[in-house]
Amino acid sequence: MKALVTGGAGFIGSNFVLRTRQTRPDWELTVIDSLSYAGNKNTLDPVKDDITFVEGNIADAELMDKLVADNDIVIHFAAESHNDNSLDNPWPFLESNVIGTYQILEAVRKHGKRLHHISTDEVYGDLELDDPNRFTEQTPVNPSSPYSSTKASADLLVRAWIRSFGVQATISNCSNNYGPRQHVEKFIPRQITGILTGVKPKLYGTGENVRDWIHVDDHNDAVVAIIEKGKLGQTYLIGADGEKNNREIIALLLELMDKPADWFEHVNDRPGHDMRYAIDSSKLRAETGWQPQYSDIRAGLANTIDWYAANTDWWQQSKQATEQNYARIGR
Ligand code: NAD
Ligand code: TDX
Repeated sequence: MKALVTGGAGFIGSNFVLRTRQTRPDWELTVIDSLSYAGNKNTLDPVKDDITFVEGNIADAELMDKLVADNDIVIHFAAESHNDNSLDNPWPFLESNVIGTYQILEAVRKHGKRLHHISTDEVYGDLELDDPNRFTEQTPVNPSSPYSSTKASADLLVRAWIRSFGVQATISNCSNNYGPRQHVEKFIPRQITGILTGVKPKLYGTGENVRDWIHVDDHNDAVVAIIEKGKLGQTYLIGADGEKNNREIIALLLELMDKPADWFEHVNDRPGHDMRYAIDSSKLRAETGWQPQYSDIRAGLANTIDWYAANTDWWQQSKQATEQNYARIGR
């Protein structure tokens, strides 16, 4: 199978490419990535001779037409992905997430190709801390931020192209990922790389906000399971029953990195900060047999800490730029 992986130089996409080379060596992979601040071509060095890399923008209709024509399936990870950036400057989120997805849909429609669209649980908005319900495939979209509203828009475009044009697509909405190769702007790597450089973890607001954590390899295995066993036209929620509040995550990191439990600081809260995400992934598990392999977040975090400690060259430069940006927006 010839697969076009969009956003393959980013966090989840690069882990997907590295892992899929091992688990599906017969797949021929082409990566397209614009190498935005979040993309790092060096991440793909271990497989650079086994894949094709194209630097380009998914919003470029001509380029997408050509690349889609040459492949059997598009596995669509590319997006602007950080909520804080979307509050600062929403436009790139509209270009990449909405227009980029539109151009991919038009190309797969024209050439009759398969699409798997990667999305987030944030499209469903947030839950109260004591809500007994979790998100399911039937939960109505209700996004809060510019980021999540552009992801919800992309999901709705995919659903419309399935229904109106018969495009052969599946959609997955996953919870918060952690693991190696995540940009240092995100919560967990920001704190790990902070602690490694002598800076206290920074907690937004009270830190009661809950995220449903999943290891990136479990997410990517679920994507492969949906591609191979999922039903066309369907949406699947991906989650690993990993609810933890941000305070609990910081406590675990401090413990694993031998720092006192109170060695963190509160910073300004994120405007519109979603309180809780929680995923019911029973449909995915029943239809594909997928199950998460990382059931112990402590072990997963310990591996992630080891990776950042061993790969300072990978993150040092972007750390500096990221913290300058956070200082400017006061978080
Ligand atoms: P990321 O920001 O680390 O990587 C995104 C990649 O896409 C980068 O390499 C970037 O250069 C590339 N890109 C952005 N705009 C592009 C464009 N117009 N053309 C070509 N390439 C472009 O993000 P991530 O965390 O790896 O997220 C990947 C996908 O997974 C996104 O669609 C995101 O919404 C989704 N998702 C992420 C999480 C999470 O916790 N990180 C959870 C659920 C879903
Ligand atoms: O320094 C911080 N301190 C802090 O308390 C940062 C960067 C974040 N936080 C909080 C905000 C959130 O409650 O941690 C939580 C996680 O924050 P992010 O890593 O920014 O993730 P989130 O906003 O939950 O979105 C993530 O999961 C869903 C990804 O960035 C999205 O791409 C994905 O769709």
